[in-house]
Amino acid sequence: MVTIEELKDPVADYVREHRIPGLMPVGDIRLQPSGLIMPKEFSRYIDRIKNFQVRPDDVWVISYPKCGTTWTQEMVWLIGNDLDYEGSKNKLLFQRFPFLEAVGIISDSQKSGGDDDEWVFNADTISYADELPSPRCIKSHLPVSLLPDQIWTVKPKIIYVTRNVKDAAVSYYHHHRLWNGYTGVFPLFMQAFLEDKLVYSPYWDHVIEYKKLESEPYILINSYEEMKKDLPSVIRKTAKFLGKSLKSDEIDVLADHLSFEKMKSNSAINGEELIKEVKQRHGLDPSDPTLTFIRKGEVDSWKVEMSPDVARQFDIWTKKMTKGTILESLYSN
Ligand code: PPS
Repeated sequence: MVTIEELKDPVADYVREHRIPGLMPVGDIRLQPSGLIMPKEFSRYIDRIKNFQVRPDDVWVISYPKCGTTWTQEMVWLIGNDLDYEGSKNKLLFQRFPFLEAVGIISDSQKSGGDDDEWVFNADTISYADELPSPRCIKSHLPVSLLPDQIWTVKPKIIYVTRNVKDAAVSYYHHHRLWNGYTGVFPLFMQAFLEDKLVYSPYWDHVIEYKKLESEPYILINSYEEMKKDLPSVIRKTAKFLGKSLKSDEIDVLADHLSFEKMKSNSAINGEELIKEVKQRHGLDPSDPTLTFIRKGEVDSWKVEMSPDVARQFDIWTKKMTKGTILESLYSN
């Protein structure tokens, strides 16, 4: 049973008040018992998501936002579709690999704004995913407790991706500047992250709840950092998990397709048309290189943007939140 409370709080209010209206909403409600922060729009879709029909041959890619979801989606789709590069080029990732709960995190005014529906922006993404032919690929950022109930009986393959929390937070800040029209300052956004007041927070509960499932045969956990360090190994491991075997030259070609430069210039993935329109309509700087979807793609880029003080706050918070959990040994020093 999910209950909903209004998110009334100075930091959440600050984020809500410092944004361009008409873009994506930020956190307005807290769901219990999970503590999940969502825009109020989401409350209308909880039951439909919980009752969503899961199929055994689905493949789900799940993460906290900005942890490498899109990168993983493209990898998984190509492995699952026998390296159909033509198919991947000719159909937007949003269509091939729908974002289940997107309908619940986009404001109603945006939906009726007549956006190009190629991006499945106006669509009811739950129905869209429901009607896709098998085998389906589905993206979600939902925490364990909000996933469809059938996930736990049908047990489709799930790939969860993690990323260094400081890099994820910095990436989420830039995401908010673009998609949510966030105009507030960086330190207060970071405070909102640390206080778990942003959409899809609480961050550590998200990661820990999936980590606890890692020994299940239908769950694979990859990390952004592993992908950056040795993408061919991650491709091999993921292919094996999906019951596919790839030759080494196929792995090399796929790793090249998934390189940051190639993904950044791939119009089936980078959202450039939609972003151009969003920037125009909402007066965002068209030449700002940080207002892109495939943005920087680096490990430890937080070191450039985060002050030592904010970085220290993240370390203290991480140690506190992971104490006594499955992740304690990683962060106890
Ligand atoms: S979202 O909006 O939650 O689905 O975002 P998500 O896809 O999870 O994360 C976006 C970040 O992933 C980076 N990215 C990549 N990095 C390296 N190589 C490749 N190919 C790649 N594709 C996407 C993207 O740039 C975002 O990270 P930042 O740090 O903002 O650059």
